[in-house]
Amino acid sequence: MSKDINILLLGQTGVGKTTFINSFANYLEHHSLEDAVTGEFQVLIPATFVYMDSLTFDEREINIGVPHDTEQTKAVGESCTKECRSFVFRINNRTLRLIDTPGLGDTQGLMRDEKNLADILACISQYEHLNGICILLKPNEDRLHILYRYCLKEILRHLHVDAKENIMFVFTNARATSYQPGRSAPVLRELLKNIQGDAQVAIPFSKENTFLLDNEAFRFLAIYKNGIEVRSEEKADYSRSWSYTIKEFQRLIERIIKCEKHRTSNTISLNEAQQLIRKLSRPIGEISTLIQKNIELIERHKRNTQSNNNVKQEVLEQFDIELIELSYPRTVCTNSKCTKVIVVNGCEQIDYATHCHTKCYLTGVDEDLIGDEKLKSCAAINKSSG
Ligand SMILES: Nc1nc2c(ncn2[C@@H]2O[C@H](COP(=O)(O)OP(=O)(O)O)[C@@H](O)[C@H]2O)c(=O)[nH]1
Ligand SMILES: [Mg+2]
Repeated sequence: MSKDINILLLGQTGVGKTTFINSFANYLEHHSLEDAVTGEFQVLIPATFVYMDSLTFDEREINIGVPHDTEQTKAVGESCTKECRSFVFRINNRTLRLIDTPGLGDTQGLMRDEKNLADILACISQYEHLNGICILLKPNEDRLHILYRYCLKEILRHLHVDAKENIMFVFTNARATSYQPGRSAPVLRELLKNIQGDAQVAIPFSKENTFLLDNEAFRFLAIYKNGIEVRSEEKADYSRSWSYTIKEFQRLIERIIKCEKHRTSNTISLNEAQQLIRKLSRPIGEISTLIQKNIELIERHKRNTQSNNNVKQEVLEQFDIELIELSYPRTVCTNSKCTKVIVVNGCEQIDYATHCHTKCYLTGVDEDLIGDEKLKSCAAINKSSG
């Protein structure tokens, strides 16, 4: 039985996933902020941020760590984590793995999100199980649609519904709201209600699976280690943040350990099988109609020959389907007003007569799928009205 504790971190770019991991490394190493100030600063993932002096409003760029290929620290305002990376910590003979993911709702747009989503799924499937799926968000966030679309809906669609028990909501930047989920709570509740309506999955959102923390103490350490003096009142705030956050981290890990492991490898391959079955359903339907038609022809032929022994053997009639593939994908409308039923050799076929986008090279769209959400990005769709 594997002792590994695997925790996936998900959330919109800039919410603080990378800082969460860097902070965690410091919380493990030092008991208090005062210890951390004199001790060795832990930087697992390099980062760059801008610090503004609270009195003079002067800005300074703070760089920490040695840049790795997957973190582009130089481009301020760009999402940094380009691919999934996991960070392993040894705690009491157990291995705790935090899996950092590229930000969804990326500054580089929807296509990048699709790729990131595929990367995240590929990454999850490497691990036999997940113990926790942490969804990071900020308090007072009115717009949680990216989080909803990718973190909750898409990722969950690829996992077994039982994964809902492993979901933890982690609010970062929570000092400003006195460690309360703020306006994000009703928005999140509404989104979870939508999921329950659409997918019949009730994801819990309660005090037990909600954690409120602030990793500003890590930012303070980075500033301090860069030789910048911070006023003592501010330092006291950071120190309180540290103590509060470390308790929330502890509660989070304890909760995750108690959860049943969520086995990933099976569910992800199951999902691929489901997709294949869905894709095969139309050709299978057409083939069975064809077989049925040919059986009828054989029966008729048999009756004809039996009822009239004198009739000389006719040629047995058979139907076949010839598939002619388009050399490009096409977006069509399935509304009955836009389709025609055509009869070929007595077989009814749907002709998608309305070509919304004759040659549509939108990537990541499944063939033959009606109502694929990704089609919203097709050139045929009016972007403003949807
Ligand atoms: N004050 C404060 N800043 C944070 C917190 N978490 C992250 N940040 C800052 O927010 C920015 C984005 O964080 P990052 O960890 O790169 O986000 P990611 O895109 O989710 O990995 C950085 O400048 C962090 O220093 C937090 O809890 N409190
Ligand atoms: Mg990151």
